Amino acid sequence: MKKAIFLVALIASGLVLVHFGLKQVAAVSATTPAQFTLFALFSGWNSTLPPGSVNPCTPNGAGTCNPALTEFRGVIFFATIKAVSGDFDHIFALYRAGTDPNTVLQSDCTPPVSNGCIKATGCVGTGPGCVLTRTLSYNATIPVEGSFNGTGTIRYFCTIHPTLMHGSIALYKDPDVDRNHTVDVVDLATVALAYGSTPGSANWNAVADINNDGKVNVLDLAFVAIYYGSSL
Ligand SMILES: [Cu+2]
Repeated sequence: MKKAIFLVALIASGLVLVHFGLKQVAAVSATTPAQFTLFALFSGWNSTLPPGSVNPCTPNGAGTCNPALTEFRGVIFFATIKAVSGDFDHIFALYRAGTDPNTVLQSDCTPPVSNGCIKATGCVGTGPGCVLTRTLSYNATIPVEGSFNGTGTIRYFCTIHPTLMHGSIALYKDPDVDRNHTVDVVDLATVALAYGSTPGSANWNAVADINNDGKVNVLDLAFVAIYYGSSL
């Protein structure tokens, strides 16, 4: 019976992947999703417009314009921020969800941090005090267990040019459910065994509710399938 559920779940997750075209964002490598690189351009992070362009890149949230990123609660992610020759100096910073780009200031991230700033790098570029590459690591603690109000969200900005250079990071529970650093068949099976459950169900397992919506369904299974084989 359990094997049957698992097989059905596997097939269902494959169908969802095909049907809805769920995919990882371009800035995240398939094998090491917790490491990503952002190129700092005035027109938008990872913009493909020429360096120095003052036109905003479009569409926002695409891999080549302020990409929407996906990371995991409890898995430290590493961002590599690269200056682009011919563009301006920039500062990468993480902020709490809901931060208005029009209010973001460099001083937010100077201790004691304020206005929702979580963490920032120094500047990338060729100006005084700037370097060509910076890195930033962060260990997310959201979504909060038991909240069931969906994924967690944080935002990223350039604190010098926040209205053009900003994007979001969706935070899911760790698809490496058993934390053995590989998303493998055990993780898929764990979600499959909780399939169809809600809090209170006999087979409910909170860690299997990857998108934190209070039900373990095909979306959770598909999410694990997307990252299958990844090192976390
Ligand atoms: Cu900037």
